[in-house]
Amino acid sequence: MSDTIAAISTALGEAAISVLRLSGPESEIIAEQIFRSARLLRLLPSRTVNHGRIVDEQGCTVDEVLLTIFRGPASYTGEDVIEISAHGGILVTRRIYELLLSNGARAAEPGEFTQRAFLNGKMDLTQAEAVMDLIHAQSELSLQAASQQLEGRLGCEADSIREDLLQLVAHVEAYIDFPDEDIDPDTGAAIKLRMESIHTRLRTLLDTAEHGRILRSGARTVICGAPNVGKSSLLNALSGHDRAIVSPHAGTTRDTIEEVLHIHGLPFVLVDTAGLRKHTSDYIESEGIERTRRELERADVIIEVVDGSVSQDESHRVPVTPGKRGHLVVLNKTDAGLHSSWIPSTGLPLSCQTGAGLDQLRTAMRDAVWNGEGSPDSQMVAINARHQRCFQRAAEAMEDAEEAFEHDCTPELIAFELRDALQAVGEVTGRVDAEEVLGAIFSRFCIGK
Ligand SMILES: Nc1nc2c(ncn2[C@@H]2O[C@H](COP(=O)(O)OP(=O)(O)OP(=O)(O)O)[C@@H](O)[C@H]2O)c(=O)[nH]1
Ligand SMILES: [Mg+2]
Repeated sequence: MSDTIAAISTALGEAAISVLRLSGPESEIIAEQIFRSARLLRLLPSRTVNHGRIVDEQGCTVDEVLLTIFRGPASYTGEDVIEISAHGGILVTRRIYELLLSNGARAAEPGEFTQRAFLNGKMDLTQAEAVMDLIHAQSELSLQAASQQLEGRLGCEADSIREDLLQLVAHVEAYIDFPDEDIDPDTGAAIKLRMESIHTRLRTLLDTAEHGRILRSGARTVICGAPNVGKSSLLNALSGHDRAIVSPHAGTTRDTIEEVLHIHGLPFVLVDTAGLRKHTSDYIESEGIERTRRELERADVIIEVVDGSVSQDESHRVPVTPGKRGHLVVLNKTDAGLHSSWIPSTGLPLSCQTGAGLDQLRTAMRDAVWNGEGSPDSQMVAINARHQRCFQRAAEAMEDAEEAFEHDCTPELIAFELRDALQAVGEVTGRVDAEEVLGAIFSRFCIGK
């Protein structure tokens, strides 16, 4: 981290302003070469915005800019940081960037600013990941979860579990150092309770993994049913535009069609499929049906559409196994009347033509994946796949430790398992070093962040 990095931090395009960033020990020296203002840069106070000009090698003005100095450690990365707000033209921004590089800065790697912030103790790993989630958030609840993780909610919980584990390890290891002392029953019971409590806390965090996955990737919601019942019409009605072809011919949709949309603040990946029927001689249709089946296997929610305007027998239902998080039955075409054979069925009456029942369906979709949790004032934690792997390892180690304890194994063995759990929990926030983990996380960032 001895070098100074530079990046264009805003998306390159025509805009009101663009922002370039420098971070590292040479930030001021590099900026001083190309920045002209009423006062010398080194005399400008930290955390102030200063008006001036960027000049090229010949002293010609490239742009009029605002420059902000954040002297370390009171900066995003913890190092000396300089931010230049220039006019947002592609050419002018590139020109300033080139000047930064030709004056000694190195082009930053993706996520390198945030990586430095982490390495300088400005944030833990979960917070660094939250920066990325925040930038990518597409729905209200995803954004909320990301900002709460950025505040350190998950990091605090992981650190607190780690602290408990540390004390527990210390306690158990005390018995290793004094082998003549047996663990007396009172202490034994207390240790057991503490192990169980840590295990429960790990399980509680692990339970949020499903929500985390849905917030980050969307709930995969597959619309299925017999041909011609209005599946594509439903996709179009929910997404609000003519995404899929609708026609009175059975077998219109041959391939799967995806559309991302947000319902009650949650991301959904809606998948329209080829109508399911038992016998078809058409090769393309049977391939479509095969794809439908594959989609059904990986669905979070399944929306089964039937034609509610005809009898149950005529609108033959296709047997589907429920999705991981629910199975909703929609009785479509109720504008043409709901056939008496459907009452009292559990399906949701709806009409893609008039839009009746769509709101109820949206609520049912939300409830299927969220069960009303995650209201704005609730404490929301939703772990990602990396956290899940770490906590899973920790939980397994705790199980082994508890078992070792039950079977009166040596304190060494118990301590060994506890240390394993400690290592895994430490990896969540980056308290223990794991080079390959850092590489994997920060390479997913955008440049300049
Ligand atoms: N009356 C009425 N007709 C509808 C409704 N929804 C869809 N339809 C009609 O039903 C026919 C089939 O609609 P699609 O959306 O193409 O049905 P699909 O299930 O996607 O059909 P396939 O792709 O062939 O499996 C079209 O003629 C639609 O206009 C509705 O709510 N009411
Ligand atoms: Mg269709």
